[in-house]
Amino acid sequence: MRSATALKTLTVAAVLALSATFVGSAGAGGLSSRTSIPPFTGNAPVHPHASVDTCSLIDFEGLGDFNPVGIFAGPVTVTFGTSWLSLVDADNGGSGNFANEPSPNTIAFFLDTNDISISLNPGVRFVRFWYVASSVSLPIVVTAYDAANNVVSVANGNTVGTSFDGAPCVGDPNGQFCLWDQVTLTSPFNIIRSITIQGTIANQFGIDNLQFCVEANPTPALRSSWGKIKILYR
Ligand SMILES: [Ca+2]
Ligand SMILES: [Ca+2]
Ligand SMILES: [Ca+2]
Repeated sequence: MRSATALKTLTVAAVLALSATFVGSAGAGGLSSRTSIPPFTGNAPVHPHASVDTCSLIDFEGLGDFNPVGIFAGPVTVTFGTSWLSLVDADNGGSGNFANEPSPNTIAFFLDTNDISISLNPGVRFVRFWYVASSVSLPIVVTAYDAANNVVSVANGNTVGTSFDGAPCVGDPNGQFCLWDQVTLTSPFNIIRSITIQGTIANQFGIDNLQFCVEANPTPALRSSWGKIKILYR
């Protein structure tokens, strides 16, 4: 009995101590300056959770030297225009005059600009790639289009990437195309279906690490659920 009483006393003391901690101090230095608990009625509130992107990366590794880049099939099929070729660093047995590529040792480039488009199906909301360019192949203008060829987003690139143009970089151990930068295209929705690159000169421009992201919970669904929530709380 004695121990039970002691336990009870201790519990009451603990509750009082906790009350003092959470309520007593809330006004001065607490997490909130409000100390009274709001009244809750009805069901718990429902909120649309933040969307989470699903991203993929194409690093061009394994394509070999001087082969068509072609098509990457998957949840999003990425089709490279027919001018795109793979290129392996000469330091690793290929014919590429480059260094410091984001993912060794293969990149993509072209020897003509007949078709250097990149298409994505279904659409995505984010595209980013690294590029290396000599000064004659700059500036670049990268444009994202939707399925109806409306412009969704435009990005510019003007980073000189070649040591012979004065870029502050060295080979790995060889390679004059040695300083990389990135361009990013975004949309609020999964509507980017193709991108074009303008301003480039054949054999003076390469890309690596093409990343693209799809919004996992597309906005139309969020809009729909938000509509239901508003109805619920009217
Ligand atoms: Ca190299
Ligand atoms: Ca390299
Ligand atoms: Ca690579």
